[in-house]
Amino acid sequence: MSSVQSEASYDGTRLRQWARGGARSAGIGRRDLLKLVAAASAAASLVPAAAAPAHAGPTLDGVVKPLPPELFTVRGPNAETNFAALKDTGLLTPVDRFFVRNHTTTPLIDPADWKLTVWGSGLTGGPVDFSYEALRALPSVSRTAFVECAGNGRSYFTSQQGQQVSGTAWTLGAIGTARWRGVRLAEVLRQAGVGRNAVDVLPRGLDAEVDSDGTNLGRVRRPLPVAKALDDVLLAYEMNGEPLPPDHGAPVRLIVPSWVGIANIKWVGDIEVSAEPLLSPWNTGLYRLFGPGYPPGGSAPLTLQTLKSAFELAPGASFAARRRHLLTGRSWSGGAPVRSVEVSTDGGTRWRPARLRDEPRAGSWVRWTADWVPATPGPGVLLARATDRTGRTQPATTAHNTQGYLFDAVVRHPVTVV
Ligand SMILES: Nc1nc2c(c(=O)[nH]1)N[C@H]1C(S)=C(S)[C@@H](COP(=O)(O)O)O[C@H]1N2
Ligand SMILES: [Mo]
Repeated sequence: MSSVQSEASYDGTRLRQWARGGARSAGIGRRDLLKLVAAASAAASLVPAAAAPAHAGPTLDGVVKPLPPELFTVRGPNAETNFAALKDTGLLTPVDRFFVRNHTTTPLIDPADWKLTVWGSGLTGGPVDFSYEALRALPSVSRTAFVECAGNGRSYFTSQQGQQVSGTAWTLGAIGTARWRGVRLAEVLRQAGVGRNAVDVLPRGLDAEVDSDGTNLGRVRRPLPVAKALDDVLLAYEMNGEPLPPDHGAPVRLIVPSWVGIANIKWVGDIEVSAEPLLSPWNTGLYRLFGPGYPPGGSAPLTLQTLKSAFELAPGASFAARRRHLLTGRSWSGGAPVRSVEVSTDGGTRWRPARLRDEPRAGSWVRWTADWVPATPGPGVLLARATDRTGRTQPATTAHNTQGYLFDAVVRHPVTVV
């Protein structure tokens, strides 16, 4: 997609524009934004990911659906999918086991009381409202896409690389793939009269305002460059053939294929279309890479997700020696369809190809299998590594960033042979 390239360079100019005062902080004072950036650079001195509380339970305040411990691991206000629970599911993740990432709590919104307001200096006219019915009456499209948190895999910075990072200590389960149906954002923007001068599009959630260490960040919102907004973004009202469930953004959410999870704004209530670049906490202090290898204001805002692989196995799962076992797992990349997956059952010395069970597609994952006959009882390690069609292969380590985003290294999965 050519637009992705131009988006990256477009995003790269944001920080310089901001430093010059040429970009506007939407809904938060510049001083608070600067405080956030300063905190992000120092985030390694905050709570290490491994020390973040993780407790399993059937329900969680603020999440509507049940979270049985065999399907989810609760982490703060979020619920991580246990990868072992995906073993017998298809390409699509059933709603009952799709991870939940909430900055606050799931709001309950009646579609009859809901409307979407599109407004701002990048429109040729005034604000335009769309009721739920009006949105559903527009031409619909369906697409299969994963939603993955930018922090998925964060705990491995600590457990595999000995590094401190701040944020939710996810293992690999902050991802799910669903069939989304909705309206192209491009269609809604066109109907609202998007002007040729529009540069940024800022969708905002209807969930509560977010408090971060005493600073009110306002409601969850993250600017999208207009090129991406007009490309493949959906305003989705269905997930796997059912109306969108409350925890996943009912009545309407954004689906921004292949991009970091935060771009997929849930419970969207309004969209600002701006003729000037926009900033929010979610594209300044958050969702950039900070640390020794990066500029003081952080990297450009994160866009595409990275490359990962996971076994559909509980950590420490046990296998009978000298029997044939079928290992299963999934691999995905935000950069391109997966090309191949290799598996190692001897700690990474020898690698052999896994069999792909799906036609690799952009923005989705592939399921794979590999046989294994473990020889001798004792502890073992399974590894899987994917290569995508850009030729990128999962590396042995990921360069550190203070907030632990975009972990892409090969994960060591402990098992026991009995
Ligand atoms: N309004 C709103 N949108 C949101 C969030 C949120 O807290 N509020 N969380 C974001 C993050 S960080 C992620 S990873 C995805 C998670 O989507 P899910 O809960 O449907 O899995 O939603 C994104 N959209
Ligand atoms: Mo996220």
